[in-house]
Amino acid sequence: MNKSVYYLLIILLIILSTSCDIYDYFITNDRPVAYAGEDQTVSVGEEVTLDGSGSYDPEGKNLGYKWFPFDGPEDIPENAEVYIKSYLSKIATFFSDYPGTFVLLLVVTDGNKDSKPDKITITVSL
Ligand SMILES: [Ca+2]
Repeated sequence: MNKSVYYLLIILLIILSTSCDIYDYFITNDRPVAYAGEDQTVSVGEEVTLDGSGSYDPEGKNLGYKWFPFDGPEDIPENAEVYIKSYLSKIATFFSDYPGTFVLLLVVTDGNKDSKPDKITITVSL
């Protein structure tokens, strides 16, 4: 094979490989989608399991999870015990010994992009 034809083929291969899927693979990254699960109603003092396993990333990347409080009763006393345990895990636990409506958010990340927050409402009744 003529040397210049050989080099031309190599260059053509490089152009093809960078302009097609290999190139796309590195530049395309869609946001993951958070799913905080169905709203729940529990009794005061009952633990609520928060399950974010319905969340996903379009590229199938491993997800990081973050649960945080968004809204709750305004008259909540200082000595009330309200917490989210394992708030950086796929499965977390919410607890409140005070009744009311609590709104939590889940945001997931693929390590590069964050999802939009997904909301879950937890009604803690007496
Ligand atoms: Ca992604």
